[in-house]
Amino acid sequence: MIRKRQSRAFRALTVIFLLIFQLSCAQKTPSDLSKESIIPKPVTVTPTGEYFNLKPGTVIYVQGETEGVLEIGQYLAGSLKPSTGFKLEVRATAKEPKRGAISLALSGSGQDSGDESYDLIVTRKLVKLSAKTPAGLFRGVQTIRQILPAGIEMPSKQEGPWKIATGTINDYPDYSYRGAMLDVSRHFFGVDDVKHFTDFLAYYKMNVLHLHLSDDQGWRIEIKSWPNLATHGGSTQVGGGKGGFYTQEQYTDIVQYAKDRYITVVPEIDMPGHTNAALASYAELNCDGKATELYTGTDVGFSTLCTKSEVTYRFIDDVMRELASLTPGPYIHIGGDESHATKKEDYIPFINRVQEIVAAHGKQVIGWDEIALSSLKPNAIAQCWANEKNANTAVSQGAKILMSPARKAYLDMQYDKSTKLGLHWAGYIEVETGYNWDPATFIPGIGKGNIVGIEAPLWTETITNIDEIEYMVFPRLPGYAEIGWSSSASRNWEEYKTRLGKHGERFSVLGIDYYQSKQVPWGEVK
Ligand code: NGO
Repeated sequence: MIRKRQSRAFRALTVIFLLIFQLSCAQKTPSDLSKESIIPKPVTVTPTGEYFNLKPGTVIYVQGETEGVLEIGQYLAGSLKPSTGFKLEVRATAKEPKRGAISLALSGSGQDSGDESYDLIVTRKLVKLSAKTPAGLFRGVQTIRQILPAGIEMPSKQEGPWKIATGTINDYPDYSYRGAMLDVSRHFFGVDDVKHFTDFLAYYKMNVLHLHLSDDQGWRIEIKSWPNLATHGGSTQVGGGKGGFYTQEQYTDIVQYAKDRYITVVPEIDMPGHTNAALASYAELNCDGKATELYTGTDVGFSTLCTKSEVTYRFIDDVMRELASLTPGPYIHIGGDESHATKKEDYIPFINRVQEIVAAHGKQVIGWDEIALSSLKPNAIAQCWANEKNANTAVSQGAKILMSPARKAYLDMQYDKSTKLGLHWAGYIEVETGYNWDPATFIPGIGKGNIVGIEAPLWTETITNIDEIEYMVFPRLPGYAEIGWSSSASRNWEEYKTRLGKHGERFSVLGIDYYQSKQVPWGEVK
């Protein structure tokens, strides 16, 4: 896991906390798997009352053949190494060991690669993880991390012991799409920050990273056929800082990093509104043929591509071609929100035509809920953030809904009136408000069958660095991950808040600057 520099005071606090933590840890022998705080909550957990002891000689056994499985074994060994100091051997062999091993095995073959279910059996002798796909194994590995003591996430060697309670876990997600969005346009975040953010998603079994790559304030992805987009359009940000952009090579590195964690990157180019950075980079994208000035404020709804000009569609075709070639995942997000500067009679044919362009490059469209005003392709996804009527219009056209209601799921909303960062136009979102809702009953007329999943967007008008990202994301993100993974029947705020409280230790150990909500009992962290 990529780590950021911690402030001196924060580090000192962490050390004090760890001393207390180690003392309590040394006395604790886990023996009841059902008492472990796993987020998202697994489907079934059956404890058997003993423990497995991870030792320097424990072997990580992987079934040799299938692509990805060896890498998952290495990922597990890598994540256990800093704190344990163990150089666990990762062995690919056909013969499963009988004891002293963590075994990662694929069961069955030719299954749907999107299947993320896994089974975990922990006995005194073995930790046995099996899944139908590598993605399932990767999710199960996160469970193994979470049932080890929190100190397992420390960046430096700790005493241990490293015991895991025995029992069985059977687990699978409720929704197939569980994501978070990072707005890298309002403020730019470099590759390491994005990887750091991606690790958060991985730890909580999320599988989509949506990157909001363009907006009025910045264009953040190199497009070789329209180079000024990045070099000029990416040269600033909110408040007038220097901004930045990802070269295609850097972007590919992000996509691969996410892919290694079984996370799909969804790139967004927002249009026809939210396009000032592009309009400032190329005069011909403006109806009056004049390039606009770069913009560093936070207003919305004032920019539009020239929807009647053929150059605009050549531009979009070029951008989509390059973006599609950098995108192994099935989706491209076309924005479509708040196009107040575009007439409705221009907006509808524009979105229809952009859908065709995206399809011609072999990708499926996602757009903010306003795209429902156009004629949606049957495989389009409308991301519901504000307008429930749009969501119903999308469903009536056969499209699916991605749930991101701003008043529940926006990570940029303030926790309460005293929160210094963030906005509150959609309300305040304390931890309970963010957790305690059900996507399948939230909008009248839209049920589970209409919904692909949930996504929590972090808009960054007020967010400037990774510490601030962490403060807004934690502790809400685990809740969104749980809404996406665990069935609504199994979720309960009173029970969840205790489990979340125990993750406070893990946040501290991971160096995460989180909001210590008074709604959550934070265990040892005072
Ligand atoms: C809105 C708007 C964004 C803002 C965000 C701030 C959508 C889909 N468009 O959400 O441009 O950044 O609110 O909360």
